Amino acid sequence: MPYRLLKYALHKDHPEPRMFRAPERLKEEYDAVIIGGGGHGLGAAYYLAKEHGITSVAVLEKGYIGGGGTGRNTAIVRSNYLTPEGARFYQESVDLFRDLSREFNFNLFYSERGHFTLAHSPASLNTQRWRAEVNKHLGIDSEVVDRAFIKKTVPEIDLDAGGHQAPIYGALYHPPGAIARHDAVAWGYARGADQRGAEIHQQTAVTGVEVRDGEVAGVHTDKGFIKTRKVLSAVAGWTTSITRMVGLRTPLVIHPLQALVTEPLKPWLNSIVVSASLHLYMSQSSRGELVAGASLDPYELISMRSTLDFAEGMSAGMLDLFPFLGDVKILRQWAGLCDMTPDFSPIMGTTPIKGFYIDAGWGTWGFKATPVSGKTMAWTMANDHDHELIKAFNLSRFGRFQLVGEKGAASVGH
Ligand code: PYC
Repeated sequence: MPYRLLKYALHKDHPEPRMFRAPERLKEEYDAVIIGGGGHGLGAAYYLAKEHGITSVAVLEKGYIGGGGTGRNTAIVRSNYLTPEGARFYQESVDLFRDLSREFNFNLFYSERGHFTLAHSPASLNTQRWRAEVNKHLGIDSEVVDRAFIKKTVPEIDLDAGGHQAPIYGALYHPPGAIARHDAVAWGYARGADQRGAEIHQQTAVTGVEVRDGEVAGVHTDKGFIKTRKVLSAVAGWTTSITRMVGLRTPLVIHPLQALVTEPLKPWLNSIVVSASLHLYMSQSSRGELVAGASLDPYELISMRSTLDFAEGMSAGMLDLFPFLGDVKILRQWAGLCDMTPDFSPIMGTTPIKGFYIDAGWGTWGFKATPVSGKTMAWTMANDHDHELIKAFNLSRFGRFQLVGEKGAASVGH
């Protein structure tokens, strides 16, 4: 029996150490307040402390950490983006992810699997060729592969999609494509931030942000008022309720995105498989579950309900590609909220309100950006101007009509 189990499970003098402290009350003042205890907010708290020595930080989470977008995605990490700004940004995130388990001394189950985007028509294959060339030009490891390569790497796949769908002609292949244990990413950042002095307050809802003469002065919560001169909003699908508090307009629209996992199976799927035509992406987690998701629900809605429609459509697509899954049971399904931008790039950085920073517009692409957004937002808050990697993502781009079009790099059509 492992010593740790004996020590913590059987001995009342040695309670199992918590991942992070649970402070009883809020202080009157902090150097910075972060709204949202997801990976992005916790990441910002971690890097503020680690890289900028700013440790008087409160992370306020109205639910539990990692219970929003961080825990409601399909944990895919990749960098095969199409704009120089996007490719640089997501590649930095992949580079940070690769080393994060060691940095945290905590296993995130980061696993490079290779990422296939299947093409079900000659036209789609041409698009994937174009994506591969743009990726290569931007220094991203990406190439077009043929049917034989796909079959050799994923022998279980039915390249003719059961005859119900158009056959697979080839794919865009991105070897660094990876998955990670998403909860662990939030816990790792939470523990690291906590160890460096930041406070994490769960079950603490923000009810208002105090702005005086165009500058942040504090935050109202359901547990009282906090004085601070720096506030970061990192709340993904709830962004519009925070920006409304400070009178900031954004072009965000909120859609639900659903996903599911099956019962655990012996390991068989070593790659991440995406089919834009079937509107699905799937991988097998380190626990053996198949994790699969679809396109956005096609209407604006702030709701995290799951639908039978989704489970049926998803199952049909999965069976077209992998008919032998017919007897496999769906274990659970869930939905998250996606704050979609018109150009499929995030909204990050400073705002017209001094001391109010935004990390939003994460649509269906937020999990993979967790480390780089934490790092660049912390830098931006510490220096009060936008980090080089996120300049292009400033909210002001919409007023300047300088969009960063990444719709072509979305995992499936939305
Ligand atoms: O951008 O890779 C992605 C993704 C996967 C699932 C949703 N978005």
